[in-house]
Amino acid sequence: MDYGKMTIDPAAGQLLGKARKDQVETVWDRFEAQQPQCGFGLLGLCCRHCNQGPCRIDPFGEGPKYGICGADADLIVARNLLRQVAAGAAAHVDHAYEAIETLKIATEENGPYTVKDPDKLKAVAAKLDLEVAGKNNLDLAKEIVDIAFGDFGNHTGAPMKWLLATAPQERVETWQKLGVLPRNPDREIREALHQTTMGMDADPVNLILATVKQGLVDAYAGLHLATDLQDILFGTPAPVATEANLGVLQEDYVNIIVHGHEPMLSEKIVEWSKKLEGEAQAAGAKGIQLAGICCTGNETLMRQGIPIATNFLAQELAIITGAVDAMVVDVQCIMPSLARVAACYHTKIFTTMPIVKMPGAEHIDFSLAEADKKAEEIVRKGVENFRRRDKSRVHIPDVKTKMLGGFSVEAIVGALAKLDGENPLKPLVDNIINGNILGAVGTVGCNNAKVVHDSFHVTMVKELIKHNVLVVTTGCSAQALAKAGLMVPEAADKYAGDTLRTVLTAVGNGAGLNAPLPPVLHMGSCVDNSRIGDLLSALASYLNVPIKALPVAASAPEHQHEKALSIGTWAVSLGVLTHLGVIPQVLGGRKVTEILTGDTAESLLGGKFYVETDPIKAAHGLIEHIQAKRHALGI
Ligand code: XCC
Ligand code: SF4
Repeated sequence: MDYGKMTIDPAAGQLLGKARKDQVETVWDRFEAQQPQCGFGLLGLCCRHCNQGPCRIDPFGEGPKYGICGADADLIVARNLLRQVAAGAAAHVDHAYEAIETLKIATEENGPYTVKDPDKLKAVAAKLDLEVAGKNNLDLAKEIVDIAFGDFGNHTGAPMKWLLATAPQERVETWQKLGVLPRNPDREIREALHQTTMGMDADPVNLILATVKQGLVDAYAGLHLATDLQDILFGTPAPVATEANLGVLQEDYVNIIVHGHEPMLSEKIVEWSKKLEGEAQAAGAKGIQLAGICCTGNETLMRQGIPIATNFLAQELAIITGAVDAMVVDVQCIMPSLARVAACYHTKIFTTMPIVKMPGAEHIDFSLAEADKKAEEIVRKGVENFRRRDKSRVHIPDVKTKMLGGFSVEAIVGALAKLDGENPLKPLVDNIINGNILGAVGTVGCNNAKVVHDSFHVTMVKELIKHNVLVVTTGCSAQALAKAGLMVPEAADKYAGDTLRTVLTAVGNGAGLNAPLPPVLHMGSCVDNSRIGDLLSALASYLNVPIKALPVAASAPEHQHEKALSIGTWAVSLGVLTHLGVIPQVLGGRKVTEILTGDTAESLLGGKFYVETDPIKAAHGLIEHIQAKRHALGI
């Protein structure tokens, strides 16, 4: 089958052929059936915020200029964007809240969770200005839980403590001047919904500032909080070798896939898969093979070395292998089609969260208090289901790549410390200053059916590293780049420019790898974009400049989720040029588009959005930006 218009991933390509043969509908078929997509929606010009609507604005200026209430194009676009970004923030904040609840359980004796990383516990406590000396871990964890919950119970006008503790001072001052410092995440999200109802804010500029505030809610009550607490609970990632792509599934093993975003259940699934190996063998399998999809996959990869099955757009194809005995999902990015696809095979989908149920799936009511019992039950059901597998319908593509993951900031600094123990960032910064490393780009975010699966991530990143730009990555972008073979030492030789390769080789050898570091560093899940933020803060503070002066950029080449917009808004708020490879639904508001992509955003925040739908042009746009920043720094 010629799959080139759908994906660049050969494993996905093979399974698209099988999907057709098995007559199973996939996301690509549904994308086709949706064409042409609504022009008003694509431009963001449709409003359904009250029951007088829906109202649509004619983008050509010939039909209606105002909705029934009088809202114009910019207002409708700005309101829609604020709702999208608030929804993205809500997803991350809800995830982080679950992490606080988990840490709370870990402060109780004999519970299902414990503090696995006391060093991180102390580091986070110190950041929060807690007295660390002489305290035991559980007491310290309790104080951290109180501060974290405190932000959600803050009924004063003071900004969120987690933000003050983790954001650079220069940024806090900038945000304060703009009046966008969030106080209490729940309150801010509620306010955004209120602000965008019928007959409320009519000023697009004010709505954009509220959008910036939601970006900060996302970053500091979502991403950063989740990463910090999950590291405390499950360990801070360290470099780990594993594999990526559907070829990691095995014919003679029970295959269990973890999919979604949170590690609280998946960490337990990892534990119980080991404990129940014997039962798998009794069922006729050689053992249990776990693999991950989306950010739950990234979490288990970073900390446990569990291989990646695939990323967002190919989640249905994993089932179409006919070899998946259980797919366990938690929250976010779980296609509602999964149970229909699974019904064509023996695969069981297990939903586990009260807010994520799916007709046709089996719901196992996961709770933190009963984490072990539930994880055991799920793994056991996966093992039982192995017996029902129809061997004649199995096709596992013989496609997988080796990869290195686990590059937390702590791990990167640790590797650099082998070169300069006193000043670990010095070797990195020296090589940025002398131009061996031109700059750095963080590629993040999703797949999107509007883009040939993985193609934008891979094409753009190859062009960047060829021009000596170091790439750090998270989310489904990281999974695309891993599958493309960009996270192995050999990728430095094969794809990196000469000077970047020299640095990667020196650091890799210095760190005892006896090989270059990969030119693309996997920094984790989408909430782990906080790690990229921390790396930028550390570099900026070492150079004594604000983040907005650094020769760096961000990119979400194939973004689909509202979360990607809220993360992008935060990146712009940090002062980072942020590329989007798929046009966001805002172009119908000319003023809004100009503010987000032009001088206004840049003068207020230091960053702005940059939309470019061609991967090579986008790479060069980012390189030009990096060169301009270098020039301004005089390097
Ligand atoms: Fe979802 Fe995080 Fe996007 Fe992938 S990258 S499609 S959000 S899994 Ni977050
Ligand atoms: Fe139409 Fe205004 Fe109602 Fe939106 S809020 S649907 S623009 S009347």
